[in-house]
Amino acid sequence: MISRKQHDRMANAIRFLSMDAVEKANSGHPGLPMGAADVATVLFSRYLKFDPKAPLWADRDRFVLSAGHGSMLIYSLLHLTGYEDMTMEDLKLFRQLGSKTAGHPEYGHASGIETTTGPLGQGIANAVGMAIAERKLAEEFGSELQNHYTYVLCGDGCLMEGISHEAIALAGHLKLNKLVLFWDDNNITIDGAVSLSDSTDQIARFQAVHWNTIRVDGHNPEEIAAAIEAAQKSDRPTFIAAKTVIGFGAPNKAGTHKVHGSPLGAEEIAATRRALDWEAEAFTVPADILEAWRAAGKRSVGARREWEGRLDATETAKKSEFTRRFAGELPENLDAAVDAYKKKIADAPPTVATRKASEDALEVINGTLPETLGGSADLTPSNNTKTSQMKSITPTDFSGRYMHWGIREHGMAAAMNGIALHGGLIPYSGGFMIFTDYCRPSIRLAALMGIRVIHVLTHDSIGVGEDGPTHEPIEHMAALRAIPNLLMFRPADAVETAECWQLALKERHRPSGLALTRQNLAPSRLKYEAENLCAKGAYELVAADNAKVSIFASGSEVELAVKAAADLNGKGIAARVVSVPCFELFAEQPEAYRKAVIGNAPVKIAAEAAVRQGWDYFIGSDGDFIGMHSFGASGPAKDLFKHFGITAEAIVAAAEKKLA
Ligand SMILES: Cc1ncc(C[n+]2csc(CCOP(=O)(O)OP(=O)(O)O)c2C)c(N)n1
Repeated sequence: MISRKQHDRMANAIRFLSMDAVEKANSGHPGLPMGAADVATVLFSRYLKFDPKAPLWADRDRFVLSAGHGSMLIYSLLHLTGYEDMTMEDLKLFRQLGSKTAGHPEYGHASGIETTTGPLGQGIANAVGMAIAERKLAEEFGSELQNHYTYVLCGDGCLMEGISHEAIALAGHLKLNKLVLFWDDNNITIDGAVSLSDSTDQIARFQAVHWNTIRVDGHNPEEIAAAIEAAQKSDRPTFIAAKTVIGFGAPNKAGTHKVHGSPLGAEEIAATRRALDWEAEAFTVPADILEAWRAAGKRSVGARREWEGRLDATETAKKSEFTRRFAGELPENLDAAVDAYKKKIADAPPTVATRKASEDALEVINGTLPETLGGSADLTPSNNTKTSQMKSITPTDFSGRYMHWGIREHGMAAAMNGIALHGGLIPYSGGFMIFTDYCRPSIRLAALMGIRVIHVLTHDSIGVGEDGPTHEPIEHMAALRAIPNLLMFRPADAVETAECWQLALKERHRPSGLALTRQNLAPSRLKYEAENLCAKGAYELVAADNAKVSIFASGSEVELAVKAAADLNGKGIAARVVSVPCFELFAEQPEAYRKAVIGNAPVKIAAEAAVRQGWDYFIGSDGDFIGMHSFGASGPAKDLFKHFGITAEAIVAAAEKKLA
């Protein structure tokens, strides 16, 4: 039992470490850690199931600090509870280059940081994904192995961001009852009072999306504890609105936006010391308080050992499957399955849209990998993401493997990040490529974190046709290629689609996107090759001795390039074709390979039904580009390709003009 006095002192340890670190860095956000310290103390000292000595324990409770600017809250907690890789030295290096204690919590910097947060609202949606993963894995492996809560702390900012609504509506719909969201209800944002810009009745809002809601005084430990206990028993996700004072304890600045994002200053810190009766010097935690915190960090050792015992006692096949999946390793038979599929289609190369080719590849993949969790943002029949193995997940039945995300691209992409971070599952989405604009922040965070999520992005060009320019990606390939650590694949036919899927799945630490067509494409790979040719990012598809023309193309334009090369060769102009399914993988190849693939034909032409940006890498600034120079238009796809001059004839004409 933790006395009120002890609780207060434990919470004050968070407050002072946060104040001290922000002061030393001369930058950061002391207000949130000071205001939310009581909530965090109750959660971490009495309820959160975690073991700092086993930070990756698969059944630990997850804690997400959605209000990432309050990063000193989590850094303090990790240090106090005994995570070995969060030392006092690390706290002193807050916000310094190369430190673990970055301005906002970054996944991978230190154990206990479950996700990267900072862009407000993302953490809530990540947590929804984690709760989905828990429920799914509990269904699959049983509650002996998966049975944990997901807690998330957010501020006013997170709740104002639209992504929060996508996420909470889905969580309410799915009845994710092991999800608990604390709202640091302090009425302050950067500009001042929340009332400057918002007057939402948050309780009513959460009730409207079927959450259990509880209001507490966020500085009253027993009220907070009672709310957590009620949340744990709820049949719905729980929203705990904790009324707090930002910068609690600072006599002159508490309750104002002055403590949100600036150091308190030596004088105010001294005044806070007096107000909270805190004798210890900066970056020092009184021994008895550190001991109490360390004891809190040991609370779940027994639970963890019992869990390990249950895992050990689990039947061998199930145990190794569970372990494999949490290690993020793929089953050994994936390559053989993809290879057999490649052989099969080589016998009669199909003319298909790559979205359909993706479905066919997924049929093989999903039959081999039980860990894939597919889904679509309400475009299942268009994205072709639901294969025969994929029964729908419903609020009452999580035995399926397919999420109907609803029309919520942003929430979907962020929740997928949460699923991947949770472990045990590989999420893939379905959506129209154009709407990566609606979820780009989450795709970027997946890339920043280095996690395996795969986005199926269909309707990848003016090939969309009749839906017109609002639905036709133009700049999206370039914009997505601009995100570091994201692999963007644009396969040209069924074989390349299977190869790109295989590559995406094997990327343990990178997200991928597959840009896929709506329209049918003629096969470009006509014979079986064991090697995954897409693995090098670009490869010579049609060779020519002493080529005068090199044509580089991706996806739907490979077919045009092959036809143009045949025409040119027929006219006695030696032309070769390079298929470019993935810029990023190509850039990683040795220089000799890149030079050989780019070649030295005097005429270089690139074809992609999108903007030129990026293609100069292949064709140089004096190369010719056959692609889009404006937004698209509404009409039959064939007419559009003609209208915008993206045809084999245009490639031939460009080559001839250059050679003339
Ligand atoms: C998407 C996004 N927009 C803007 C910001 C910049 N920002 C950081 S904190 C903040 C205000 C948040 O207010 P609140 O959540 O109430 O936090 P508190 O003031 O209580 O610390 C803003 C606008 C951000 N981090 N993310």
